[in-house]
Amino acid sequence: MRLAGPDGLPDTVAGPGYTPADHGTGIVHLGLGAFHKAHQAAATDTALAAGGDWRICGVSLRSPEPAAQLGPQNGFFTLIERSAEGSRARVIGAIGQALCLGPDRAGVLAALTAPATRIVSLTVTEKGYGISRATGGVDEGHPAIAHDLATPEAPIGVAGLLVWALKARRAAGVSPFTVLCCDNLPENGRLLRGLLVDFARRTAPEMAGFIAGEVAFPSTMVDRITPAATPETLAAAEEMTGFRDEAAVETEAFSQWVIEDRFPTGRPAWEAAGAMFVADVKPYEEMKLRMLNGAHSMLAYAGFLAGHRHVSDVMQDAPLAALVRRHLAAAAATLPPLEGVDLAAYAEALAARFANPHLKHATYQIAMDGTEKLPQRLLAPAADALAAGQPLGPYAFALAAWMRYAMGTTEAGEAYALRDPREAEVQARATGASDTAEIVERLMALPGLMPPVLRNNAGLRREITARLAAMRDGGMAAAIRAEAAG
Ligand code: CS2
Repeated sequence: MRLAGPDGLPDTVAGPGYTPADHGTGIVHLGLGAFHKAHQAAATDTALAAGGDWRICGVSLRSPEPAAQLGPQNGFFTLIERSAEGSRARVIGAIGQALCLGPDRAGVLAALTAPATRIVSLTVTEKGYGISRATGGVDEGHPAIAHDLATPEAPIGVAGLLVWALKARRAAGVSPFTVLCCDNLPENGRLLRGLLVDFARRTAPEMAGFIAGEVAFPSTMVDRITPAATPETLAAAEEMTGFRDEAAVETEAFSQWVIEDRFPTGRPAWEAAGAMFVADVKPYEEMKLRMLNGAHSMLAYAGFLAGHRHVSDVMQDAPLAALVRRHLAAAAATLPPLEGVDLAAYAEALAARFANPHLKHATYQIAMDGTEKLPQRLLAPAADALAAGQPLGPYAFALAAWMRYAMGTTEAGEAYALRDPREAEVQARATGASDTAEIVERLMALPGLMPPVLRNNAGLRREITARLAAMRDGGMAAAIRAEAAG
């Protein structure tokens, strides 16, 4: 039987600690993917037990799948939490409504303008926003931005929808919602604010000052390793709950959320789910982006090419696991001390989380969207390392692995899709020359990717070239062994 609510669950599966129907909607969430369900929806589910009208109207901007899966289940889904010690399932009731912008446009716009909606949160991935990293404003070449600049009255993208909704609310005398970015971007609230202000300047100038002055954009650090769901996920959920669940998700037991406490119109009691409220999220964000995500990207490129399908397989490869630890230490060395946080212990905990044998997190999944991820994960810490006179080897290795990956063929000669918004451009540069130094040169010159201090650094270029040459000549496994041997 299909899951449709908390009734009939076995004793081993926890349901919501509240009566979902007794709680109204207070949040619209854009980006109804696995990460949202495992992280913010799970935390909100815990917070709802403390009270409040904070159920979520989940919206996917493009894919009809999330709404098609959750709709027939009244928004309920199974969350399987897996740690080295074992797995448990819980059924989440926080999502009251699941919509897809295309077919449910009227419903989405109504939810965004409803006075009861006090928070709009987002997980649309790094590439979903259309932010120009060079200017901090809109990227005019981004498809949704281009569409919405041309027709701001019929928006399809994040900037267009939010500016449209904030304008409609203001005209109706309704307070603005708080905008809560939950993507892995540096100072994500500030970044999203800059995007909306610039978009407003171009389409609704009277809104620019209002957004800058009256709308809250707290930054957040979000962390929970959540692989894309597979048919095995659904089978496991059915076995654990007794119900068929097309929307089941599996994740790790660990979860972290650090949030700036600026919610003028209120918020759920997320602290009940362990969320930490701070005045400035930046040091936590930098720690997580550079250590967890930086090491993730490195191990994804190197691991995928060395034949490791999952992150846990990477951690079984002793030389590559040693490079993961080396990377974590190098990234930690670029961070200022953070009160109450032991970076060495954090690095150890990350290595243990990566090694979790019960989580099937594909290296190919993490490898996607490299051009969107490298700046905050690898390039910003590399620039800081350079300025501090620290070794660049770990970054050179990670960047060489990305460049090798950008070539788009495995060592056995099989082609794969890079799955990057700049895929064609990246692959053309990676394969347009046979000389390794020239490939490195071309990829380092990719417009807007590397900060000039790195792009113009001959030492870094040499270090990357030597490593990419080793990867091309002797294969990734040998290059990993050589690198780990120092
Ligand atoms: C990963 C992240 O896919 C990726 O790029 O590095 O999704 C990572 O699993 C999460 O940020 C963990 O919180």
